[in-house]
Amino acid sequence: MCDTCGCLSPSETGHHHHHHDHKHTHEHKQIAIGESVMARNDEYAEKNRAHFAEKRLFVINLISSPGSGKTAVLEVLARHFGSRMAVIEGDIQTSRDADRVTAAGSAAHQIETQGACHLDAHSVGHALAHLDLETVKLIIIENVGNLVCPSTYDLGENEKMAILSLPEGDDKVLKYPALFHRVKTLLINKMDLSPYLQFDVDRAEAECRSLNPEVQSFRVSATTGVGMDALFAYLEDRIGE
Ligand SMILES: Nc1nc2c(ncn2[C@@H]2O[C@H](COP(=O)(O)OP(=O)(O)OP(=O)(O)O)[C@@H](O)[C@H]2O)c(=O)[nH]1
Ligand SMILES: [Mg+2]
Repeated sequence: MCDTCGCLSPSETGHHHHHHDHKHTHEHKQIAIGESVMARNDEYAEKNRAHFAEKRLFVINLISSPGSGKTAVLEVLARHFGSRMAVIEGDIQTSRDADRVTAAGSAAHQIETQGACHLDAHSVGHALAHLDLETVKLIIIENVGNLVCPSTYDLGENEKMAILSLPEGDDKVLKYPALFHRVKTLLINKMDLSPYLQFDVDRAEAECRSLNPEVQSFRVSATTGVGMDALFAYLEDRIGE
């Protein structure tokens, strides 16, 4: 069960879920289960963090709505970083995103969550074993497309990066503060569509800074490549050399 939205994975939905009137008891049980799920996740996250530090890897947890352009941005980054980058892909089903990243030049491993709306630290730990990290300096974990649940699960990453794309609207930052107050970097993607959409980029950036004064923002288009040099430079800086 997801601790944030309470959704069940397919393995859990088979359970007989009887209706009962003791709502109070039920809520207490849910909270207790939620806390232990989080505690377990945090243990695995710390293991991942130690592993990343030992291998001198810089790791980003990339979070945004479905379709905002996570994989499109990763394709651009794969063409720039090649074998210096590896990607862990999280989707409910299919390996489509991992296939796109591999075709663009970086190694990728797909996690299919089979219903879960977010990645957890345990499955990320397993995914690492599938990647050859010999030449890798940068790992980007593309989380399941969702602005809510992924933001509360620590994967052991160095930083969270969010994407907000122009067609989603410029009001989203304050509507989804759980994500936007935790991010180190914000990508405003699909800048090539600005002639057709009313999206106040200054407003979105200012609202993100109001939650999070340290946030660094990049205005980009994965399609045209606009703004990507600044993002490359930022990431080159993070991984050193
Ligand atoms: N015009 C324009 N389209 C873009 C841009 N970036 C991505 N797209 C398009 O947006 C659509 C979704 O892109 P994806 O990269 O699949 O988005 P995603 O965030 O990975 O989606 P999920 O993995 O399903 O959550 C695709 O049709 C892309 O071609 C951009 O900068 N400009
Ligand atoms: Mg994707």
